[in-house]
Amino acid sequence: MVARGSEVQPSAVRHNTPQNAARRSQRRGAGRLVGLGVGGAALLALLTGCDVGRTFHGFGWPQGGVTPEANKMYSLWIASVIAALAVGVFVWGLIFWCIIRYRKRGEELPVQTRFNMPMEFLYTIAPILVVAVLFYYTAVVQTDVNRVSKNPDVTVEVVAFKWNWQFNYRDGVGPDANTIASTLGTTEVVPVLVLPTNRSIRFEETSKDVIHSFWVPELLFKRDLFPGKIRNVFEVEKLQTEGAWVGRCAELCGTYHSMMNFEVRAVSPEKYDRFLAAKREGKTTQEALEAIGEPPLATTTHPFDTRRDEQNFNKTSAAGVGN
Ligand SMILES: [Cu+2]
Repeated sequence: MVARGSEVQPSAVRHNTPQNAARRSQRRGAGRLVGLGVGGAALLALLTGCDVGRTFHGFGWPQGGVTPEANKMYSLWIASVIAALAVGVFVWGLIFWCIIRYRKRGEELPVQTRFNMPMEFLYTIAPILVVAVLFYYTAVVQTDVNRVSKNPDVTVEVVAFKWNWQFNYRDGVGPDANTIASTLGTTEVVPVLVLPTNRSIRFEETSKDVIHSFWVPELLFKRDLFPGKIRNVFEVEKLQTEGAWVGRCAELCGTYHSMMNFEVRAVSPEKYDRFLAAKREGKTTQEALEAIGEPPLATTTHPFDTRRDEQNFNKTSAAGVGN
């Protein structure tokens, strides 16, 4: 028998006949195959649509995405967690198996195996394979999320300022296009960004002062808005469902950062066209929303009280100042 690698065999090795060694080797091979099979089955279960994510509450990732991009990012996360768990279970299994199988049984030194080439090879190749697969799927999803088209169906310019939003409906892409209708948020009225379902939407973002961040949790995605000439652009293939979702500023931008809320209202394409026509006729966003049978004000959030009124103004310390 040719020893695998350089097995150091102490004098008191138990039953180390060639037949036993071959049997052990077969068992090891079978164990590896079982491990790989379990990992593969877990991934296959996911890829074939088994809704593991819902069962485990998205493994911490927000659920309820409303765009194809959001759902792809969600699936990537779920698949990554399952792959990590499969590897984790395999490694934990090996650890506990070793602890029990090779616990100390006496003073006798067990077989010392070094330079086991198949094992060394596996240790090197397996992590590279895992990283390569994760990298591949991440690159695919990232490319998809960042993809922008030449002619999106709808283009909205998002302008952030301390501490509210302006949404400009544009007649084309880029800074040279014209604004055909606009919605401006105020302290009293939360701005409602009306968008159609089933149409591609391009967001072109810019800021008037500091860095803000456009975040609608249901898009499972947020993008910073920068002052100056930078236009941060992203697109969604479509909004898959009608509904209203709160949007927020996700970049600390000053005193009233936490109050920079807005609402995205997804309506049918036909309603959207009527909304835009009403806006172009000169109606306010609230009037145009009423004209298409939608609630005129935001339904998911409300204007915040800045508490800058007479009642809570510190009159005592202000006594004697002015009138
Ligand atoms: Cu902000």
